[in-house]
Amino acid sequence: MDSLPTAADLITRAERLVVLTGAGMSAESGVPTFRDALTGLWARYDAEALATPEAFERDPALVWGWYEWRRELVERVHPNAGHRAVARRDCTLITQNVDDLHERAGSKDVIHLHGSLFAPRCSACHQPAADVPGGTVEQEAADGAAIGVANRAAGGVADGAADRRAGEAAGGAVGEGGPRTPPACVYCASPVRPGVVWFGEQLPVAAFERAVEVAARADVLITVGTSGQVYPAAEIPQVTAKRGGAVIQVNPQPTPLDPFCAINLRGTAAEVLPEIIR
Ligand code: BV8
Ligand code: ZN
Repeated sequence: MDSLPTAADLITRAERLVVLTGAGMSAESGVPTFRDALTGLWARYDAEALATPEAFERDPALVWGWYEWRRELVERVHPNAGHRAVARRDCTLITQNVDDLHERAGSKDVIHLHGSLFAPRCSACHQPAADVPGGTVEQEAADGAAIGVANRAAGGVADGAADRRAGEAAGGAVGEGGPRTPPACVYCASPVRPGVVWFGEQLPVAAFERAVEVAARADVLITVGTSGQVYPAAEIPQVTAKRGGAVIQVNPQPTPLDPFCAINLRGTAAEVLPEIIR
């Protein structure tokens, strides 16, 4: 991949570096992407059909169970060499992912365009459910934090393959998942919902505005592990390119973002990022 040194040089010299990540960033940690065949119970459902307000309205237990399965999976895996490479560099990180692997790798300034698995809230009064006194969500979050700490201690694995093996082993521990009745809000008794942005829902305005603003001022933007098909997130790399910034893509496959990229590195996050972010 001859363009690796060119990319590494552009990134080293960048004064305002932005990184945009998608589900492929967490793949080598063992977290399935949207386009992977979802395993077990979820193989029968299309992620885009489950990730909607209508699906939650129609079957809250199925949707809540899917997100709890994903949250428990994330708690059992750990950041990969790609997350750790990004965390080493002073940059603004914009993620479409709802996991906390960037934060657990040490990244500080993370803009979550699509929310988080760790911020459940009431579907009616929007109160954060983590405040539920003694609620299962609070308790599990605490357990998750403990697992996260254990992972961090174990997280010293150096390369993508080891990360993937660890992720697959952890993933197996979570099993198939299944429908679960969402907890009731302690303030208004309505069902608690995942704190993510579903299809058809507006992105958090401040987060999206800040993402566009930093992308417009970036001299280099690295886009990693996103199929570039979901809007308005897919606009972010285009903003940088249109303002004369250099976009570097890391993805084993071509994507609709290819034409906006100065360099396309056909490789995976855990293999390529440690090579280009020194
Ligand atoms: C909105 C959170 C309006 C939930 C997510 C028709 C045309 C255009 C747009 C639309 C349309 N119909 C509807 C829309 C709008 C819609 C949209 O864009 N739909 C798409 C499908 C066409 N967008 C919305 O609905 C957005 N909201 O528009 O609101 C509005 C405005 C005002 C007021 C009210 C309403 C909301 C979109 C957010 C949805 N939520 N996630 C959850 O996680 O469950 S989206 C979710 O899928 C992800 O967050 C991500 O954004 C998206 C795609 O996933 P990717 O991250 O790209 O991952 P994917 O699996 O697709 O691909 C993985 C990639 O990684 C692949 O390229 C693969 O090659 C690569 N890869 C694999 N392994 C590796 C790797 N790369 C590196 N290393 C590896 N190891
Ligand atoms: Zn409520």
